[in-house]
Amino acid sequence: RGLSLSISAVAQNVATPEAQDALKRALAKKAVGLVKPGMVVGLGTGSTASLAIEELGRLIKQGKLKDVVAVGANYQSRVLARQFGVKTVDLNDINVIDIAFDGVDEVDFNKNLLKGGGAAHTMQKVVDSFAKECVILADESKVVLQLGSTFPVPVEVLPAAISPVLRRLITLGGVPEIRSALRKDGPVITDLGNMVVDVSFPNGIPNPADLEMRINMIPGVVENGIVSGIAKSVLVAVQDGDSVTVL
Ligand code: ABF
Repeated sequence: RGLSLSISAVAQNVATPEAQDALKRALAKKAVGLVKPGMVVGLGTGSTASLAIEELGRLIKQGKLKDVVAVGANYQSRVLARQFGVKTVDLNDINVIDIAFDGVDEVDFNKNLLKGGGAAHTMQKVVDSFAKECVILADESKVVLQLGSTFPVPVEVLPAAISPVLRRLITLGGVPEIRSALRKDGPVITDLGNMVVDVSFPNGIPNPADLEMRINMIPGVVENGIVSGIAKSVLVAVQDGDSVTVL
């Protein structure tokens, strides 16, 4: 089933930073409410997932979630987990992730996601896809009618293959741009040592699953930020007058 949200909610999704923060906190609380004692929890990245990690730590400290351990998708989530008192384990040392929480840059009504604004989508996809239940946390600004409406598609690329990959992305109808590091000369380098190319698709992305597969078929591409078929549930937080509702 797709997202049960009215189309009219899509156009209205502009909030002040404070209001958006309240939406993210409500999402974090709701998500962590799904965790049960003894679970292995996958931790995503970004400001919304970080609030969920903080909330998880709070409940663990209160003794409400005994024997919960977490798998962080990358450095940021592992560091935050330690900071908030959430015990982490290595992905390679566990057999199952019970539930994973992650943020998103865009989500459509069929639960297709666009991730990778933080250049961390490759390991997020690994963790999210191994979870029995992947819960995506989206404030209302993230809901779009079609992926690619507000963000380009991030593609993680082996640095040694950057030129041929750029040419192949153009043949798919994309307009690629190597992501450069803020406050530094040179490209963004991911946790995994690769480059990120942001690819806009001026003709839209009518079939996200197909484009996800085509991009990943290009030799030299490590992973792209389109995520189809992985999100089990998408929590959407909307401003409802003075209060926040999580759908
Ligand atoms: C990660 O953080 C990314 O995949 C996505 O780019 C971003 C969303 O961040 P935020 O929750 O800060 O909006 O989940």
